[in-house]
Amino acid sequence: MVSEPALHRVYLGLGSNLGNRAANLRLARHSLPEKGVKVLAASPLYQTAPWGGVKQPDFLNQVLLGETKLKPLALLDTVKELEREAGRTPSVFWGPRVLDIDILLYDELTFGSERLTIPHREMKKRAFVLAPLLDIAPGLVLPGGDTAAACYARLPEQEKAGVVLYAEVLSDN
Ligand code: PH2
Ligand code: MG
Ligand code: MG
Repeated sequence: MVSEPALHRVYLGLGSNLGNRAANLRLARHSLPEKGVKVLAASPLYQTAPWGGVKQPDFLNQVLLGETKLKPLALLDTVKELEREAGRTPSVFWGPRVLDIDILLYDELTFGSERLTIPHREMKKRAFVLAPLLDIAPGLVLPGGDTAAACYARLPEQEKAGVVLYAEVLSDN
């Protein structure tokens, strides 16, 4: 008997700071299911000050919980394809982008390869990831045992102040 591929729970971090930012995030939410990632939960949108030292427009950020049969590197290929379809072109490291989709967590997996590191390397340091993540997963425990809430609590007040609620996302949009 051939067994069905397992379903995996993945948290994805979405960001946009070029063009119609909310529409770019909506395109991602709407396109993921046809690419094999069912969206189970979507956080509100946050307007966030750029992180990482590059001077650029404010971002909109959001976190999604998805369910997929795709393996990590196939999921990476899929989200990269979606970024390209949204019109993303190469930019400087940590620079402005039409759409960024980062794999934050994949089940309880810890994974490292040249192209992909899970959990996402920077997620514990980023209020623009942790605030929306906590909205949809308040009790989340990260691989290694840290909670998302504890990571958020450790961030400097100034980082947290740069992450402001922008819009609730209704389940039908
Ligand atoms: N993404 C980056 C670099 N800096 N800053 C904010 N506020 N939001 C982002 O999504 C973001 C960033 C690289 O992916
Ligand atoms: Mg990113
Ligand atoms: Mg990225």
